[in-house]
Amino acid sequence: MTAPPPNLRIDGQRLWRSLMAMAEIGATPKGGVCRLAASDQDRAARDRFVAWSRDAGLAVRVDRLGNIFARRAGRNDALPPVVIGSHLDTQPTGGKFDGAYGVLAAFEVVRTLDDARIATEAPLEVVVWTNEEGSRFAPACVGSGVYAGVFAADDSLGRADRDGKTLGAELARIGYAGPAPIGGRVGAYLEAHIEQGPILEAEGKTIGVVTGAQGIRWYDVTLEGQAAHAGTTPMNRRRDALQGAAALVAAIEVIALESAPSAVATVGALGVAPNSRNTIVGSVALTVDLRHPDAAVLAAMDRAFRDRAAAIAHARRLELAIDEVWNFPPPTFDRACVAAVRQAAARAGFSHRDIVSGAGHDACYMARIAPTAMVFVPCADGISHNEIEAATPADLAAGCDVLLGAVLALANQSDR
Ligand code: HGY
Ligand code: MN
Ligand code: MN
Repeated sequence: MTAPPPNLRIDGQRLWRSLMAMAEIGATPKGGVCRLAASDQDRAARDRFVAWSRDAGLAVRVDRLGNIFARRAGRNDALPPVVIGSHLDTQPTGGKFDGAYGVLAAFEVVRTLDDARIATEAPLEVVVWTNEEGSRFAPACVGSGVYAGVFAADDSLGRADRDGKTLGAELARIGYAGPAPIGGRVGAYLEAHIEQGPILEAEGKTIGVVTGAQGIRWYDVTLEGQAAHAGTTPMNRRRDALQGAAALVAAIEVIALESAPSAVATVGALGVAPNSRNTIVGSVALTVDLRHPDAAVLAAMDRAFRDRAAAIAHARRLELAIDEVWNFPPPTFDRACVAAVRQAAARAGFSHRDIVSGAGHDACYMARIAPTAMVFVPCADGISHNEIEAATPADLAAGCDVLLGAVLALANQSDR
């Protein structure tokens, strides 16, 4: 097998076709996809990826967390693999590209190398991580988090969705509770992803050279007051949990604005009970997502959130419970890996800029056990986690070419 020719390029049309074929699975009416972790739609997407991988001659294994690894042998198979991939699970109203792009760009890199009959020194593994989104089973990045030793496998498999179904039972049901042991040496990890924000598009840049990501803290919050008659209960006698929740939601926005411009805060889910027009709300359950690139600022946002929640609950005679379900410190990616991405973008002639990821990714946990970097491409209006999520074939192909260049650099390092 030959050394890589300098003008080696991936097949952008084949990549686009694979993305559109994958987007048929869980397709939603407004052009998005819904493939919640370990759902039937997730199974179908996984099955399609496994079938494609086996057709391409890759050796496929699945571990206990349902992480899928499709392996391409290297000249020296004793070397730790360069692992490339992302996730296939999505938000309930997700887009075609969040996650799937990273998996299928990685797969396209392998097919391009096969077409050109190019061997790499180290083996390559295309990975599909389980439950990156954390939408059905909290927290997020569970498959990569267990692989990186951040989460315990049994605890993660015991996480339940709102219907009480556990991740472990659902993985077994869809046939992806695999036999392979979890973990293993990784020579380097690379992930291609849409930016999911507005920066690259606004600056007219094709490639984001991702240097790290912001920190994330997730909470489940309950406020308990007293359900009572909407007509007979004077305002000064009420313990209205929804009024308390409304004050807390407003306070959470203020907490982010106080640490502008980088801080963000989101209440994404909220449920009330008994949820009847003429009964004062007795209890509210809501989620909180706080983020900032600086760990100290994020810790201050955590304290402000807890203090203001307690003050609101006290003033309104409500019972407050805050359960922190995820504390994700801001990661910094490996300088040599980031440089491999930056040099691949420069060699390919694509405009590029360093960027810190606003979203969490599996790469953020893989950075704890292996040199890691990411390649971003723009998405339309920076919109993601929305069915209208869009990216151009040209940008997606450019990101895949950069991934190819970085993979060749890292998989053929002489000093491995
Ligand atoms: O929430 C995130 O940042 C990722 O999309 N799971
Ligand atoms: Mn993603
Ligand atoms: Mn996502």
